[in-house]
Amino acid sequence: MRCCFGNGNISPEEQQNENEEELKKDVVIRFFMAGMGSAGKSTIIRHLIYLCKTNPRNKYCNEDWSEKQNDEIEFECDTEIWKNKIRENIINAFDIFIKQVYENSEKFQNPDLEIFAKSLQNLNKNKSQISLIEMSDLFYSRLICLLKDPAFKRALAMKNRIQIHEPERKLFDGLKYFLNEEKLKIVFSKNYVPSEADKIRCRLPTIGVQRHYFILKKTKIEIYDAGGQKSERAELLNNLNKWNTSRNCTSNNESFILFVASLADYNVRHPNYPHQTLLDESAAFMDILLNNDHIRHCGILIFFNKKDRFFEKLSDQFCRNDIDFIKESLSPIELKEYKLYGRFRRKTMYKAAEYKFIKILKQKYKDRSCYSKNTCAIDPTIMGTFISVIKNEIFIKVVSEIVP
Ligand SMILES: Nc1nc2c(ncn2[C@@H]2O[C@H](COP(=O)(O)OP(=O)(O)OP(=O)(O)O)[C@@H](O)[C@H]2O)c(=O)[nH]1
Ligand SMILES: [Mg+2]
Repeated sequence: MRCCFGNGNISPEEQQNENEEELKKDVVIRFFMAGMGSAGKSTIIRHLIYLCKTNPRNKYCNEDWSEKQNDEIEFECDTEIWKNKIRENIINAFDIFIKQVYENSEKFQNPDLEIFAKSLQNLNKNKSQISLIEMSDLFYSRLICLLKDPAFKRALAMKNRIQIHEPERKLFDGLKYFLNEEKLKIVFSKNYVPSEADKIRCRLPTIGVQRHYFILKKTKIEIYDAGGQKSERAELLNNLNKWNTSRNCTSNNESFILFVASLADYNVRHPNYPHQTLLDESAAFMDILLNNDHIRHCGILIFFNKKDRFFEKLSDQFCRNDIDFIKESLSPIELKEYKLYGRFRRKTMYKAAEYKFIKILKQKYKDRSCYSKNTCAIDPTIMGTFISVIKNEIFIKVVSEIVP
């Protein structure tokens, strides 16, 4: 039992703070983080680890809450794998644009470039070769020639709405950061060592469930990061069950489902049901996740992520008609303003995309406590968002439940 009365020597305010500090020691806030592949879940983790590396008040821990040493904090994989993965991401994106060039029935400006484009496509097919080839200045300079080719540029202009006959292929959303001469030169240089910012933009799908332990502002946070690719989602209920039964009975646990949805998927067609998008699939996935008796006690937190890409797409004339995928909550005037002139209010568009989720929550889970935030996981402010959610919303709930 915890005492929550003042002792006469300190002010009620100080006593309150002391109680909260005391409480924090015992409380473990647990998250089961899920969402579709590429929603941005691991990007949040990478940022939180970065926060711990750069601010000694926060700690990235082992399962027993002892702080990890610097040499133990190699998240997901070592530098060599990151390097190859980043190069692989970029070559894969070039391959998609090359395909788009052909899909547009266009040709490259000169035959040498045509040959180079073919060799890049072969490299993309045989990804294991990427780690073996010695990067040369010639390779880099040909990449730059491709970037400057008029047909390639026209394909690049379609980056928000790629139209190739491989519906499951997607550009990774960290691409913009890498797609310039200066960055490509660094990435394809012989001695390239990926920076933290490079890793945060890299697409590296999570396999299985990764468990992470943080102490942020003296609060213990445990996060299970569940892989969201189709093959991984098959294991979802199993993993959820494991998470649920692994609760530590010696501490106060407060458990949350942290669902991450990518707003940028609002116009990405579902590979099997082209009248739907990956955002529809994400909402349906959230429903499957929540429709589970074992997690009825958990709060629900939703991060509507990739808001930067969402507005980039909405502002792209080429994506104008894709508004039809999220028009359900828009008024006829709002729809007309957007379709004719591209004018919109950010708030209205957030509401339009989120409507798919809110509808399900209102219909089926209205008795559950739910918070949502619009986020951009590649922006360092995600760390502040995460901490303020814990501090202002979740922790207040924990405190008020334990100290009535
Ligand atoms: N532009 C932009 N890119 C983002 C954002 N969040 C994540 N990304 C990028 O999206 C890609 C996928 O992010 P991940 O964090 O690996 O996605 P995930 O949800 O962990 O995916 P799985 O592990 O397959 O379930 C990476 O290239 C990230 O850099 C965002 O808010 N904006
Ligand atoms: Mg991941």
